[in-house]
Amino acid sequence: MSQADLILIHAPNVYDFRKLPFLYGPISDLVPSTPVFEMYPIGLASIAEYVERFGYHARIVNLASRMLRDNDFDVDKFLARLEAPLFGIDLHWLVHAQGAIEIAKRIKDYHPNSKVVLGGISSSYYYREILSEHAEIDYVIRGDSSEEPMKQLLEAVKGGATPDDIPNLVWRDSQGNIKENPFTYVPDTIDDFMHHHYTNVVRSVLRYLDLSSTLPTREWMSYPITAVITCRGCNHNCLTCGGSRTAYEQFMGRKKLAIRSPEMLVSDIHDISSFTRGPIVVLGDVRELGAANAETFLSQLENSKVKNQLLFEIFRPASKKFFQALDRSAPGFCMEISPETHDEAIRKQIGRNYSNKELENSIASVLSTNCRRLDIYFMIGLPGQDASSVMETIDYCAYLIDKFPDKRLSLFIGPLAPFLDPGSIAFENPEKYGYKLLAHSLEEHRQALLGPSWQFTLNYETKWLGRRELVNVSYEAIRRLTELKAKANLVSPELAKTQEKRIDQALFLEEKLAEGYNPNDGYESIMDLKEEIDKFNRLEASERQELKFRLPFNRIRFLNSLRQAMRSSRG
Ligand code: B12
Ligand code: SF4
Repeated sequence: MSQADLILIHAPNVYDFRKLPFLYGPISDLVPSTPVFEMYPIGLASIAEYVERFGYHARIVNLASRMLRDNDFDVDKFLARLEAPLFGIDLHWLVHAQGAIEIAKRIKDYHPNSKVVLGGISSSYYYREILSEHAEIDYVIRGDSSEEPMKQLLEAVKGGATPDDIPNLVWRDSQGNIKENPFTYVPDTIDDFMHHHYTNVVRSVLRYLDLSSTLPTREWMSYPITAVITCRGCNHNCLTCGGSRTAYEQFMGRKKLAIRSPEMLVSDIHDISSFTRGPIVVLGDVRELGAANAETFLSQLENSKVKNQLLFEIFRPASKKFFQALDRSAPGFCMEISPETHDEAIRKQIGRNYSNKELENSIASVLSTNCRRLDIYFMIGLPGQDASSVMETIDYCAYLIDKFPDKRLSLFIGPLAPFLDPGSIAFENPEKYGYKLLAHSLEEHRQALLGPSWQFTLNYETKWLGRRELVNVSYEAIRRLTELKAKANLVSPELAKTQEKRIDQALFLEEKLAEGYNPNDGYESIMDLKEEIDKFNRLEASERQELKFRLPFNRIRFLNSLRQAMRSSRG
């Protein structure tokens, strides 16, 4: 087995979630992860692939997924056995604030001579606090393009050089002073990265004889969903998004969207289809690539004849012509759009300025094609949104179901949770938009994550909905929407029944926790609820089933993957 130069670790949201009484709410029901957020950032794969081009060996270890898959998996024993001069941990999503830092501490304990580097959006935001409060962390690489700085850092660490010249790096000198190198590396073009990064992950499975640590999610072998990233940054300014244009400008150093070329996107899709028949999500509205690029992408996709289920998202309504083009390029495509609310004024305020009429025209257009499914997402926790506004959104869902009696229409609602994103316009100006922040610093978020349910973890409340109300209204809205879907035969009676049971149980347990939990006493007063909570956590939300596609039997192309891995491991 090869010795790694760099080990990239993805931590669970909280260490050790397996031992603590956590009631999982609907905070990750609409993404492929569990509430432990075991999916690692795609960037780990692109960093690994990039440094390998320069002769280094990199290994990805999804600790979160290993812990989820095996209750007896011994984290300490596993970490102690790893060896590398440099360990990277993603603190990209803030939901990992507790877990990422705890894992960094353990790594430093077991490997005092190795260095630890953090990166990702949340590290870029909290880099000062990370370095001043956490001696176990040696470096932070800021920004959305860490491949080149990481390669330079590996060179420095392995060569024992001082890293003064590495762009975007924040580090501690021998006197313990924090040094911020200039944040100058923000490439406009990103086609240099993400070259066959997925097949490189497949290759590393063979190199380290460790499939388990590389899987992106707990269920990946049975539901191998993957994603293709179209860009870095964003042109839009959604109020609550920490990846908006303004947030990128202020905290990620990016002034301009960097797009990937159509050729690279098709090459990714090709690579993925060589090892799996699972669904592929194309992340980002392809129209953001510019009309000419979007057209080239779609025509190349059409020629590629890839058979995987493709899923596209649009940030705003689109024309019938656009959907017809998708239909030609990706027959049986799936589409998603997030109007977030029925209320046009609120929608405008959160940065999505389109009317219900435009939305409905788009729905009609998508459904006039051979699309396989259209997912529409609504959100709870928006400015100006009170409990009755949330229920009016559900009424609007009833109206849509009535207007478009089509089984391909899937409607979802969920809370903005657990965090209002740091760096978002709303987080930076909470009062202006009617938000009250309940956590500001990284440490406050780390503590919030230790709350036994999302009613304690939410980092905000609004002028219109307090924290408990947000929780109760969310469950009520999900309950009503499920009832509507069941009535229209959009979900099966069995799924609806489980959902109903799940919500009743959640409300009961939330109440018990509200009465019994006192952060100052630790978990002692609620430990007797753990068994019941664990039982509840095993009930699957109906949304997770609704979002899954039925897949072919040979969803993983084992032989192809092996062939590919053998071929590339010779290189
Ligand atoms: C794509 C995306 C997703 C995909 C992720 C696919 C994947 N596996 O990466 C999906 C849809 C699954 C997703 C889910 C979620 N997302 Co999201 N997502 C995005 C989005 C739109 C683009 C990010 C992106 O892919 N960038 C490009 C790729 C190549 O870069 P990357 O993976 O980020 O990696 C680069 C850098 O971040 C950095 N880096 C990353 N890790 C590391 C580690 C080290 C050691 C170093 C040095 C560097 C480094 O270097 C990498 C390469 O150069 C952003 C919005 C935006 N405009 O940025 C939101 C965003 C990142 N997501 C966000 C959130 C909140 C979530 C969820 C928590 C939502 C939820 N409650 O379910 C979940 C978490 C899922 C999980 N972990 O299980 C917030 C994060 C805010 C914050 N500070 O926490 C953002 C900013 C906006 C938003 N609200 O959607 N998301
Ligand atoms: S939520 Fe809005 S601002 Fe954030 S990435 Fe999506 S389109 Fe861009």
